[in-house]
Amino acid sequence: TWRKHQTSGFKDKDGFEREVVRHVETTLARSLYNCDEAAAYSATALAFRDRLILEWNRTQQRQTFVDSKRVYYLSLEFLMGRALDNAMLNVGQKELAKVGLSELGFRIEDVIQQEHDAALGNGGLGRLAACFLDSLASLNYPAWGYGLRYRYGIFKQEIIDGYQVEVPDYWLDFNPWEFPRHDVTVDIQFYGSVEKKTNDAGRTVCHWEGGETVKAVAYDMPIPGHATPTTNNLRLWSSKAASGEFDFQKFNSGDYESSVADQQRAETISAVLYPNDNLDRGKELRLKQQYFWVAASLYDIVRRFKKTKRPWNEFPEQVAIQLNDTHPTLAIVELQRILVDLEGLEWDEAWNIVVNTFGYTNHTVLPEALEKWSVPLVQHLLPRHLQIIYDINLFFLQKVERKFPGDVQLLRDVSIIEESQPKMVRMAYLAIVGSHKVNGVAELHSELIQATIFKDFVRIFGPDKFTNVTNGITPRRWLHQANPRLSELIASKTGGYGFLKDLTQLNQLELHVNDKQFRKEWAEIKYANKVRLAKHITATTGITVNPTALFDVQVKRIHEYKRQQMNIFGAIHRYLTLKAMSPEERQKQLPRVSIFGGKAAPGYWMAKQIIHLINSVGAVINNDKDIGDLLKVVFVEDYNVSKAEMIIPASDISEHISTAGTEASGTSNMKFVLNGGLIIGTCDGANIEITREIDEPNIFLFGHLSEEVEPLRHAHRYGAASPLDPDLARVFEEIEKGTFGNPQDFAGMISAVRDHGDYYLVSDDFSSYIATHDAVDEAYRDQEGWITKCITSVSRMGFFSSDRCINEYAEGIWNVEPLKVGEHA
Ligand code: 26V
Repeated sequence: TWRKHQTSGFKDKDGFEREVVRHVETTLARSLYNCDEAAAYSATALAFRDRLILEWNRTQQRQTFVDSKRVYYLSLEFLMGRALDNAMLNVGQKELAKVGLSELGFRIEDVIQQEHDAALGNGGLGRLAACFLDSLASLNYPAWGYGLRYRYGIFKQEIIDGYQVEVPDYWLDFNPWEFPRHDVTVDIQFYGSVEKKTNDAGRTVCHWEGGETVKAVAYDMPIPGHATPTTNNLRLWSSKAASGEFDFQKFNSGDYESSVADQQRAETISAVLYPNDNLDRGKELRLKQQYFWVAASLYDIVRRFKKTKRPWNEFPEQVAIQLNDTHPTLAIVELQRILVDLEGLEWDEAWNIVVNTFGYTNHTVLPEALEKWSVPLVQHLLPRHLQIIYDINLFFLQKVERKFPGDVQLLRDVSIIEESQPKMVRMAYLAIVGSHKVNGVAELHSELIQATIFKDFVRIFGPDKFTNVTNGITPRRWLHQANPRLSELIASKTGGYGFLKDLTQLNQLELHVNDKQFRKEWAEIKYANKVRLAKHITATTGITVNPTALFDVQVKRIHEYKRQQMNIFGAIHRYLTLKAMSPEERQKQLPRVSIFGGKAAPGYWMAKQIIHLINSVGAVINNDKDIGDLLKVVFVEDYNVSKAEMIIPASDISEHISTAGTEASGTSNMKFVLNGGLIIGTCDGANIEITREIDEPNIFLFGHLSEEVEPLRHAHRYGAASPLDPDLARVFEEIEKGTFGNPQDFAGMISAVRDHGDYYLVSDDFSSYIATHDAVDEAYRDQEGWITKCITSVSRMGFFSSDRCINEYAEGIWNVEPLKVGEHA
């Protein structure tokens, strides 16, 4: 029915083909006889883009006309992946395109594969932002995303001789999904100094003067909702030299080189995504990125608000701004500066507006990831902002002093300024003080932040300021797009594709759990997905894997807290166990493929060592004649969103094995279960809520609980820990014998566990991990029981849709409502 309102779809396949041919011949200036798959992709993308942009225009007009509250999602990362498949499915015209393309001589799958991923993110945090945009549009919320248009996204990973090598990801060569808005620009100021002046009313006003200016240019990407005409906007800012192509003064005075250098320095700001996740290095360029993006976005938001001619006190009724982690925290300071310095509001009135506008989401408790900026750096780059931060802190500490008189320790602990050498601005504290709501991303995580890193703020502001919104994923990309056959099978049992917009409808599947034909088709689909992945593995690594083996997958950023090292130690243990068996006994074992994927931050030495060990172990095991198909170890190169779309549907069991209390939520855990895979995991992040939804018998939990982690670490520090796990000791011995290459290469990983306090508790959890893997084997042997677990789990996953999650933000934090479409066209 929604297509009644849609005025922009292709009428039929012929209409689609005409548009493709037109784009090949005119936009691309090629003859149809000289049209390869790349050109077919470009023309198809352009044809769909034309349609989207009409809906995009209408959506913006509708939202302006209704003038209701808008949501702005500020994120330094949007891990969008490919856009074409998503666009075709969301507007409901993939079938038509498939037929049209095949008449033109192309297979739609091959055309889709031509597209380069938009990889403007590191991992979970960036992909969450992308899922949120999909839900916001699909649910008809008036919402914009704001980010940076990096010239280079996350690096491409190559594995050379078992080591990670980083290659730049230049993705903008041909990007049909972005619209440059050369007329939407903002001048952004850096450095300079602050002058105090008295205005006509006798009031002191601060002027930020001098310094340098960089231009922000807007690039817009349409975000189509699923089965709705709503097409929202993602606005990404690109940096450019402010004074045109060259500084003509310098140019004319013969200083050509320095004028080019100025230009390049300006363009450097949006050049590259920082590839660290969960590590703050305090680099000046990163702070420049943050302010550049925040200032441009706020200017845009304020400009839009001012057009409505409303009084300032209505700003929070019209605007909700969500801070994706602390990266955009300067927005709080910038809005206060705009209101006080530029718009002449009194401090308190301005501050009220600011606090009621912002919400802050925390995504990690790891201390090394909590952002701090040195006071001298902020002073130098943003002198006026530092003054405002000090004033915010002063008024906040006065409030604390009134509530808890004489508690000097408390004042020191909660101060936005850390009294270190040099002094540091604690961005999370600033974000809390400047927001009306602070949320964590899974129940355990939200409890932990309130009990640990932010506990003093709970005392000061009361518990109502803190809340939980458990993460979710979009079922459009992570079920319908990634696993079309499973989606179709589910639709056949739940009365159509309604579950894609109301994921709780999956619960109808449980009625069919004993339906023989249904179970058979279910198993066939999983097998076909495994065959597809097996082909990819063979084509890219040369390793042959047996698709009837149990596929055991761990794909995510490589980090010690995620414990890929424990997984590979477990694989070595399995190898040693198999080697010790008689050939007869060996033949009774269950074949397994251990699949890894993920990038290490370029400067994270230990993570790179883990990748090297995985590849070295694979090189030995995969070529051991005694082992054959019983165990393979594979590292899939360059894990990204489109690889995830292939890997996740092919998994039997996936690993979510972080040290309890360290993984804020995890979101791939949800994707794997939704695609009919089971998981092995610790009691951490969203694993706990997944367990509550799907029930204990359907998940393989192991390991110590989060409340046990501190005491165990304490025991390690004071020599009171249990001795090294004997199975793990045996694994270390084998590595040190040189079975997997030069043991020196892996000495750091071993000593972290054996000699340096085992911070991530690999040894403490090892026996439980191994025993649970045996339980997985046992369960998988009973194929019928396994399929029952899978179907039951999928049927109970409705809660983890990002639609549920976005509705919770809308109601509990933003106070916004969806726009009824069709009424105000
Ligand atoms: C932090 C930093 C620190 C400064 C340098 C660059 C940088 C880049 C990213 C981050 C964010 C780290 C937090 C993060 O990614 N958290 C992940 O968020 C997911 C979505 O909520 C969640 O599922 C993961 O468990 C959590 O690790």
